[in-house]
Amino acid sequence: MTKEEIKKELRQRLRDTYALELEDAGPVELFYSLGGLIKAISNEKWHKTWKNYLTEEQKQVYYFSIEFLPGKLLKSNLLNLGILNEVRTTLADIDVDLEELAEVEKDMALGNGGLGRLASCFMDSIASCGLPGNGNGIRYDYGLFKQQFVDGYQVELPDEWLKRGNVWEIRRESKACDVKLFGNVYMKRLANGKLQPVAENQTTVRAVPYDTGMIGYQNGIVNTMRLWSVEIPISEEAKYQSLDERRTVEDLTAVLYPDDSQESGRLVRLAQEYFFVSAGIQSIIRYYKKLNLPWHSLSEKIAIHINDTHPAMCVPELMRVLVDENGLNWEFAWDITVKVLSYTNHTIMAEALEKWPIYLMKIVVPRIYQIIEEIDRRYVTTLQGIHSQDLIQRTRPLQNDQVYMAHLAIIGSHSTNGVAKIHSDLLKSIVLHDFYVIYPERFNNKTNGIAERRWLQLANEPLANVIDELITDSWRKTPQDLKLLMNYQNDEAALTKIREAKLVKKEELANYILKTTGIEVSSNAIFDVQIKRLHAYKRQLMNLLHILKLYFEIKDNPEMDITPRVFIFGAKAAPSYTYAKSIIKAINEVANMVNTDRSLQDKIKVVFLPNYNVSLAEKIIPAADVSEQISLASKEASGTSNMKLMLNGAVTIATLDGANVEIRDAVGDDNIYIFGLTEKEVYDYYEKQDYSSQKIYDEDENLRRILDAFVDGTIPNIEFEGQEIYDALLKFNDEYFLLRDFHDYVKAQEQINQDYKDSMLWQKKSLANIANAGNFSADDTVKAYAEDIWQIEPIFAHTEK
Ligand code: DL6
Repeated sequence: MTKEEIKKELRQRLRDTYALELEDAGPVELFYSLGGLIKAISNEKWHKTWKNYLTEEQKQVYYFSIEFLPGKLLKSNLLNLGILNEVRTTLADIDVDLEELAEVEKDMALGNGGLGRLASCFMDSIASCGLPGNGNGIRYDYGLFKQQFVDGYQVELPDEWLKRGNVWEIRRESKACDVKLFGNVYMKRLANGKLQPVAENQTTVRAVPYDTGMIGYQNGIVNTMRLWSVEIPISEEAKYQSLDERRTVEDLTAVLYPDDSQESGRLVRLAQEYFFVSAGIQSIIRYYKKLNLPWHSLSEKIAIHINDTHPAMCVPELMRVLVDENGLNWEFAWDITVKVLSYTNHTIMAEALEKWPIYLMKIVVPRIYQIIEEIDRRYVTTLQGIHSQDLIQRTRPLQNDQVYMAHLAIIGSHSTNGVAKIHSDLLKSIVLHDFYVIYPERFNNKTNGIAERRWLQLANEPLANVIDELITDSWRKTPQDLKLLMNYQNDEAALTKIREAKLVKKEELANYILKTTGIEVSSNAIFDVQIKRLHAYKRQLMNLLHILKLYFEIKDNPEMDITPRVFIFGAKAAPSYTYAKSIIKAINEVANMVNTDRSLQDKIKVVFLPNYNVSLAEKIIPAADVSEQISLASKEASGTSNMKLMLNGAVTIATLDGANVEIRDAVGDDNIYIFGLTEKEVYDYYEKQDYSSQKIYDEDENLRRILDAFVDGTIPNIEFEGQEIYDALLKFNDEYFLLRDFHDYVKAQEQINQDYKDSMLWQKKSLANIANAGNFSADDTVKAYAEDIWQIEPIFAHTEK
């Protein structure tokens, strides 16, 4: 589009919708008008893409995920449509800053962390690689809570992201379907001898899809992310006489994480899982039936991916639709189900491997529970005589009055993958070893990846422009081309340009920090960043222990030679996770103590930026010098902030955990700071059970002083939280081995302090990280899923450029 055409379109939209002239419009009206224009452009491509899939009978994948974290879409849609610069300059002509319009958009935060963001990176990459793939999830009325700090405590506020409406979505009334919950189901024998389920007293809810176009990167492809919202069916309206009664239904898709400390909350969560699974499967089967193909071809046209266990009810639901609704026999339906479904495991943390009490399943999804019982029965029968009783008992879906969702997902699908090499190996050797014995051919690895377009092209234009200058812009389509940067390892001018680009982003972040927290930081300091969910295994607390160590050292020796450092945190704690919240409080109190102590002469500063989300990540990541990836080895499945930070030139300090191992392999030992226990050493401790944090404390005077600071009043206002942390580390023997790794961590930090002083040395390391980040492109990851698991192919029938 030319500038004149863009202006004309905007003028028209502003008049039609707001009765305003272009020159009089404010950022909100301009944002919505621009959004409308983008939608009009992309809708045409969307329609064409969809028609093409249909007429070509292209095999499609449906990515079922209870979380999606797209963040903001304005700039990424403009970039992918290839009109970002035109729109930016057109707006500049009328004195409007595109960034100001981008601020109007609310983050779409329908997820919690890595899992949801990965799903959104995949949506971008699937479309950008021309792959036929769709998202399937829930349109929560409220996204992940907005985090504020009050007296250093996390306070959770509702995220009303839909308040002004969502410009990107289309409500598709005609694609709605009914989902049935609760009631009783019994089996009735028909005249032909077959058994048929008969349901009584069920609650029928309407699932209404809201579709958002997932625009591919300058290739004319627009795929669909379909999010389901609950409504009361018109035919059922009379049943709900009061607002409270209506709310019991409408609350089903209200919030991302219903409070699961109460049974009522757990019930809603289970109903949510079934709701989006059932609606998604029904709509896929409805589409398939339009193709008029035999059932045995279903797996040639459809792949369904179970992203973590939340959508594991895909297994019994697909069986229900095939057997109950379409009359297929069990064996045939089972064969199809296993071929169609695949599953990704995203965690080895036992508490995150979902299990649902059987009594709750019987209440919420009685027919689904019956089908799971049958799956369990047949599983046990089939394996008799092939595997030991013990193995069968340990792997069956029904155990201890619970449904093991991971077992269901593995048994009912043809592929189970982990998300980094070490994680996939751990699944095979320990966490899911029993299943590996039974189905070795089902296990594989797909290391996570990130969408470079969002995390470099959009988030860090100064660096992207320098890279263009050095190696041309081919990396924008082919991230592997970033490797060409390695030719500049000894080019001082190039390294200086990259450093200057970093400085621009550091200054922007310093301004943001000042504006939002009132804390002044210098862009000459090392920006040391830890951004991720707050969880004990991720060890934000170890970072804090190191900060306290520096604090005491500078207090003891004010002349100490240290490169000034700003420690930057971004993290939300799950509302019911009190220990994580105590760590937040402690970090905030230490921050306050450090930042207001003038005797430290600004040698260290601590900043905890509230409300970490995708948009905040886009501000922090380009400004980072050091990337903290310090989880206890074996606990982080992959991590993806590690990839985003390296792509932006941060150098990583890391344990050999998750994808850190592959990052180390890619950049080489000289360009990363590895420390701490290996995964094997961690398991050795588990085996020998001889870890004693008390012993380390007793023998290390410095550590004693640091830990005592939590309980002796040195850190103010943390009487309760300080004790809780102190006890976790000593009385409860330090579950995540912080004290064991601390010494090594400090040594690695001292090396960073030393190396950063040599600017060219540091820039070289930074360059090696950017150059090798192409290894972690989500484009390559989804291509591997497409080839190995989904068996789908790209469609380029109407490729543009
Ligand atoms: O695979 C995406 C992401 C990984 O990078 C993280 O390492 C992993 O913790 C996260 N997993 C989850 C699942 N729940 N838990 N815990 O969010 O997935």
